[in-house]
Parts: sequence; structure tokens; C-alpha cells
Amino acid sequence: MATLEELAQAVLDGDETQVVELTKSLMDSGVDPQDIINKGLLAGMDKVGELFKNNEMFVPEVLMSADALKAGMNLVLKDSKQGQVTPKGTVVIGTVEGDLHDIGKNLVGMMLESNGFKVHDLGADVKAEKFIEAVKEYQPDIVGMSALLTTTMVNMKTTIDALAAAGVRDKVKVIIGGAPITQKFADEIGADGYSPDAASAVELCRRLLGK
Ligand code: B12
Repeated sequence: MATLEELAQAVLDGDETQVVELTKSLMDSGVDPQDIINKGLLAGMDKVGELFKNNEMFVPEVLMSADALKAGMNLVLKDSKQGQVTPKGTVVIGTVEGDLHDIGKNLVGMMLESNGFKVHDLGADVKAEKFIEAVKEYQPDIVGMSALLTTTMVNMKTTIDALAAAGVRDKVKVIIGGAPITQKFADEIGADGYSPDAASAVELCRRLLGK
């Protein structure tokens, strides 16, 4: 039988085919989807983060791991999404201007979708104006912003200020996240919520919408 350790290793190896096979096998064996995500897929990505930080892994390999992770996540989340009908709420999500990191943002989007939210993903390197346009177009309940760089997290405040200047700040709840983000920072810039990971982001959205 496939193991969670093998799955983590396949993510680390950037071996998408293997990740898909192992994920399917674990799902077929009835392993808890949360364990497949946290102890398999994300455990592998954590290791990638460590090696990248120590210059033992480089951009092309990191991107292969990210693709492999996404393939596995899609399988698990697609399965848990079945049978859902009315959306619990609408979320517009994006990574702020200047920042290309989208893995965490994608995970948050996928987890929200699989928990019944309608998600409009604006992608990465999203300017404040684009968030404003999306709020006007989709009329979401929540705007989610992600940032992974200390140099781009300031653009979360820029975006909140721009939403206010455009007269739409009070129409939405704003939530933020990403490795350098803290609750303190969220309070400082006037965000409505922060969460450290994708699972608690779902809880946060539910709480903010009273669902
Ligand atoms: C993968 C990666 C990359 C990839 C990104 C690929 C992609 N498509 O995303 C590539 C190789 C392109 C890259 C490039 C760079 N990177 Co980089 N990268 C990483 C790495 C290794 C992993 C990030 C990641 O995906 N983690 C996995 C996900 C699942 O975790 P996460 O993003 O934190 O998301 C979770 C939570 O934070 C939260 N969350 C995230 N977003 C949101 C949003 C909301 C609304 C909520 C509620 C929650 C939430 O939920 C998520 C899921 O649980 C980190 C190291 C690290 N340990 O963080 C460095 C890191 C972020 N990168 C770093 C740097 C410096 C760079 C570069 C500047 C390198 C360079 N010199 O070119 C460039 C910048 C490019 C740019 N303009 O954005 C630094 C940042 C340092 C800093 N403090 O600013 C880090 C910390 C590495 C390091 N220690 O030096 N990087």
C-alpha cells in the first residue's frame, strides 16, 4: 500500500505522475483526505521550502514540485467537492502586486471551493485596481490577499486603502495570509481577518459570514 511518506517524497521529487498515482492509491485505501493533504502533499512541500532556503533546490525544481502538489490537491479536493449545491459565499482571491508566489493562495482557493464557496481567482501580481474591478464585477462577500515577500506585504495596505478610496471597502470583508503575515500586521492595516493556513482560512470565512 502507498504511504504518506512516499507521497511527500514524490512531491519533493517533483514527480507529478507518481504523486497522482500515490494520491489515488491513498484515497482508494480510505486514508483521511486531511492527512493526504497535510502529512503527504504539504509535508513534501515543507521540505521543498527548507531545501530552497538553503540553496539546495532551485527555481525549476521548486516549480516542478509545485505542479506535482497541485495535481495531488486537485484530486483530493475534487473528490470532497462532490454533491455540493448552494455556495456558502463568494470570495475574490489574489496574490498582491509584485509577488509571484501563488501556491499558498491556490491552496486556500481550492480549500474554499471544496468547502462550498464560489471563488474567483485573480492570479498573482494583482494590482489594487484589479481587486477593485473584481469587487465591482463579482460582488464578493470576501476579498482574500496573499503575500510571501516582506517587500510586497505592504501592497496589502495599498489595496485596502484603494478599496476604501473606490467606495467599496465596506461592502466586503478583507482577509490576508502568507508566510510573513501575522495577526498583528492584519490589525495594523485594517484587515478583517488573518489565518496561517488553508484549513483555518475556511473557518475564518465561515466565521466572518456567520455560517
Ligand atoms: C515556492 C517558492 C518560490 C517559487 C514560487 C512559485 C509559485 N508559483 O508560487 C519561486 C521559485 C518562483 C520563488 C521566487 C522568489 N522567491 Co520564493 N519561495 C518559495 C518557497 C520555497 C515556498 C512558498 C510556498 O509555496 N510555500 C507553500 C505554501 C503552501 O505555503 P504558503 O505560501 O505560506 O501558504 C499557506 C499560508 O501562508 C496561508 N496563506 C497563503 N496565502 C493566503 C491568503 C489568504 C487570504 C489566507 C487566509 C491564507 C493564506 O495558507 C497557505 C496554505 O496553507 C518560500 C519558502 C517558504 N518556506 O515559505 C520561498 C520564499 C517565500 N521566497 C523568497 C524569495 C526571496 C523569493 C525571490 C525574491 C527569490 C529571488 N531572489 O528571485 C523570488 C520572488 C519572485 C516574486 N517576485 O514573487 C523568500 C522570501 C523572503 C522574504 N522574507 O521576503 C522565501 C521565504 C525563501 C527564503 N527563505 O529566502 N519562490
